[in-house]
Amino acid sequence: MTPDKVLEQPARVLTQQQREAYFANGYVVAERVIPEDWLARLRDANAAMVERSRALTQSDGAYVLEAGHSAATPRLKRLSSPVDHHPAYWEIASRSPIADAAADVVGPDVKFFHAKLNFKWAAGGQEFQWHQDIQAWPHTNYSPVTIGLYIDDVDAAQGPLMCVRGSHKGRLHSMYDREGKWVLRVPEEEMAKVRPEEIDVLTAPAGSLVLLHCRTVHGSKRNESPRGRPFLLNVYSSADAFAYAGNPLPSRYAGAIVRGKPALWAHHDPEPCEIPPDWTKGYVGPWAHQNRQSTDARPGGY
Ligand SMILES: O=C(O)CCC(=O)C(=O)O
Repeated sequence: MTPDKVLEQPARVLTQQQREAYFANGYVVAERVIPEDWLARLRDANAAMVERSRALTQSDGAYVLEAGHSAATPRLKRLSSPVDHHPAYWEIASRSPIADAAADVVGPDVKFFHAKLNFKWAAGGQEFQWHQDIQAWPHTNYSPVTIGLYIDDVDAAQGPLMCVRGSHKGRLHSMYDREGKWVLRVPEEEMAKVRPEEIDVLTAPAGSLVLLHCRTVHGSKRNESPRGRPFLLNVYSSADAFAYAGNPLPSRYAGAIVRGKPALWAHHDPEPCEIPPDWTKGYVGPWAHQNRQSTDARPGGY
């Protein structure tokens, strides 16, 4: 569906102005959409998941540990695929206004792709360098949207999401470096062309949604504050978009239709997309790629 056709459908959660801003800018913040009872459930689920992480001494398929993690003082970067680890996460991904917000920007038939919970731990939670997402998980069209939920208030010191306005309408940058290694970052010389006034820092109160188009250049800074920044991210697409490379965060719910009906025909956008490494051989998360130095030669590897 083109943005014009999507906008003709009745809005469910977002205002028409917010939907238009999403298509114009490549992102939009909808403040205080998720009510406190949902947030309380998620905080409990987060606490339970952090509790389980105490037993770990290294990252595994579910948890990505932050430097300094220990049983006494857990420090987490990410819980991958939270929907597979605690029922609260799938309930919110499928039954809450988050899935309705997805319908507001992809059309009435909505498919779930994957989810992650980025903790950005207090006092040093790591940055995300500037990147675009769709090259990591190409689809037959560019409908995919990531919907982030700020579970707590997020201010500028906590490393909120930052976006380059209108960048979803620009080119797709290669997420490989000159030696052919996957680094998941926009080359510095390209970012040098972006003027500071084109960057929005998306601070918002707890319960706010950040809708991020799959082509938008985005990143976030280190968390310099004494407060964590738990950010629950669910990715959806129109039902007629089909991923044609491995899912980096596979889930038993991948492909589930959360609103409307499944598609009988795939919709193909004519613009090609870069192909990522083969995630079925393993996925290590953006930090590992982004920190890789060009002397670390594993051509074409992940
Ligand atoms: O958590 C963040 O600040 C950024 C998330 C992100 O860009 C990603 O997970 O790809």
